[in-house]
Amino acid sequence: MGFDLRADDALIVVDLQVDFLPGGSLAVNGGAEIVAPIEALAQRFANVLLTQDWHTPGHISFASAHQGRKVFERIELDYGPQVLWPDHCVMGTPGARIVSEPLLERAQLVLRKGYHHEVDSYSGFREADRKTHTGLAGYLRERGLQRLFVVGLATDFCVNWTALDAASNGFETLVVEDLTRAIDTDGSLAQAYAEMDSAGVRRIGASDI
Ligand code: VGL
Ligand code: ZN
Repeated sequence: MGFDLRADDALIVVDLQVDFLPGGSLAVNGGAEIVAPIEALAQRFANVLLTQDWHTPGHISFASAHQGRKVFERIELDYGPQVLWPDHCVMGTPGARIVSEPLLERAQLVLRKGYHHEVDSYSGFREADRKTHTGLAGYLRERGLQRLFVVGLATDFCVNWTALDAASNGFETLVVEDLTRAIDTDGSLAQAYAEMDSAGVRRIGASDI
């Protein structure tokens, strides 16, 4: 394929955080493998943005906040279905840290999400109530950034939701599949790929760039 990277492209690196890597509380298989290639890719982008999962202690998405519920169970909240997770990425804790100093150095924006106690936010654009916006779409528009390459963790949750919202906001959206890793609970990865495909999110490989 071969993309000519342009000044209006952005690399969005989703949730490369301690808790999502091996040893973390919500470790994603293979997550550590993608860090160095993402750092290398980021050197080629004029615009690098990071998202950071950033939850309150006892956040509503944590199984520990719901009496008698288990991790990976699905429940119904006011705003819709919610998977219950192990406690992870609690604001200000070591588990919430972004794992890459080079990426932090390169990043123009670190967008935190999931900080409202009663609402989860997989997406970097819009919280799980589907009403509360993070400001990312406005940021991208004001900066004239139009084409978004999305990488990071996890393919089937935060990468997927971020990419779907990017597309629905009118951005040309590409997910660099081999620079993501999935949680894959209960068919979530296959579903994520189907959703990306029907939303017009392109799936590419790092070697295509
Ligand atoms: C994520 C589950 C819960 C993710 C965040 O980054 O994909 N997944 N919080
Ligand atoms: Zn989370």
